[in-house]
Amino acid sequence: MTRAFLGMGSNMGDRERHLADAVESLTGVVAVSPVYETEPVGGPSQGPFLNVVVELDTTLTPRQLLGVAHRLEAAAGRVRGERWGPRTLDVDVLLVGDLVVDEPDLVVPHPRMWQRRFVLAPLRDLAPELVPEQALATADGRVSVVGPLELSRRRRNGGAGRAGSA
Ligand code: GSY
Repeated sequence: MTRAFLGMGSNMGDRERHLADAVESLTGVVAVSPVYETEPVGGPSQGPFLNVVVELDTTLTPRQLLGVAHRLEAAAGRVRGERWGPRTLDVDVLLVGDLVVDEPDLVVPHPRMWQRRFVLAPLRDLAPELVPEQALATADGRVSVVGPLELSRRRRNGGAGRAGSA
């Protein structure tokens, strides 16, 4: 089993629903960060995102996780339009244990995660040992905590962000 982290963001439609549906369809969820409302980083002028980071215990490879990410995006009805433009759901493979991948369509650890506060703030909630305070302080984009992601009863837990045994 490998400890992996996925970043998820949505700034179109029912943003929280898109995130919750994606989390609920994952296998091996250990913890979900609080939801953050975040200023868009990069791309055209667009509305604010909701972002979360999800921790998984998984046997999937980084490439298999990329396949999962693409399937979740398609299930949310994502249409690939303008690069870095608004989207119903974006799922990024952030970290997969200490594996390193450097391929044209997949780079792990995610190459831009250290510049993005919308990734580092929720990641630090789940894994403070992985995100130095200084990295969070110097990253781009304002973020504010909204609260826990509302999941259906099957996935809900005691509020500390750790997944139950469902
Ligand atoms: O890479 C994820 C998509 N994305 C986001 C995002 O999820 N949140 C914020 N705040 N800005 C973003 N810019 C891009 S691209």
